[in-house]
Amino acid sequence: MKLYSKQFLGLDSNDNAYEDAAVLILPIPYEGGISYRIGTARAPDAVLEASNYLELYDEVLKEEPYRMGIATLQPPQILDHSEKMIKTVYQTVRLLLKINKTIVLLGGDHSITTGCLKAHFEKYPALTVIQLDAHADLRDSYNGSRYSHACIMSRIREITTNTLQLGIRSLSKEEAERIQSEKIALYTMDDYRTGQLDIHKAIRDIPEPVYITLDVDVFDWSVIASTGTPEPGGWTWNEGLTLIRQIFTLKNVIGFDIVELSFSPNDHNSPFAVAKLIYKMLGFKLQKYILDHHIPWPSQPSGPIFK
Ligand SMILES: [Mn+2]
Repeated sequence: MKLYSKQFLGLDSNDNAYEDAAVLILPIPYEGGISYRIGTARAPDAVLEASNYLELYDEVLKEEPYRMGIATLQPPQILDHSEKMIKTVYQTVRLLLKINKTIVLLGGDHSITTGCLKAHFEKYPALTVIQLDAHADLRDSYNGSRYSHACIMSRIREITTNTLQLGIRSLSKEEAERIQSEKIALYTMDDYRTGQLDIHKAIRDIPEPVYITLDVDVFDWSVIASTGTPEPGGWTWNEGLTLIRQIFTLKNVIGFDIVELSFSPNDHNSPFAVAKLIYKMLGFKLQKYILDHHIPWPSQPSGPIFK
């Protein structure tokens, strides 16, 4: 696997960076599954560039999580064909999971999740998928395609029905009926705002381990403005971070993807927020592991630590 010329946080890509990394960031600059605004293919580069300006010290954890080893891979050659893209992502992630790397998939539109999840599911058959998203994404097909980003939860539920959907504020009548008839665990933003969502209970009861698929449109526009299918009324930065931290604290999160950021030349805030979000999530994961296993914070990268 080749390292990318752009490294998350601007970290050194020395000869050992790949072997020493606990976490690999895999950029997938693909936007063949979108329906509205373009630009998601350029998002991974924008996030990696913005990440150069992040502090390596986490002011809440009071540690430097990057010391676990984070390397960024060169994006695989992706053809503009949905099924071939899914297969490429699947094969790449499967290879990396075999050597016990933790994967952060950086999109790209939401259709990239399928292949990544399939590889995780083979390794972790009891996996639960938590989707953080403004949209339910439960249509069977959209605009004639089963590989549209608008159908991702339908594809995921063909792999596992252990799912939990949070932050939702846009869905069709058919999707609402499906949620009822299949008893799908889904909480709307209104449930969250009106106190009908007991987040601790919702997270506590799901099987482990957990994979998170995070569509950046779950956040409010004031946090992340540039996204393919924007919806008003999302989480503030602190609301989102608090909830995500609860997930990482209560559950063993073995991987995640961040999708649907779109590149916009005048918006430097959104890619920076996504870069910080990724680093925060990795810090939460590392903290949970350290507390569970009674080990010290790592001082330098020494290969896969998440067993
Ligand atoms: Mn969405």
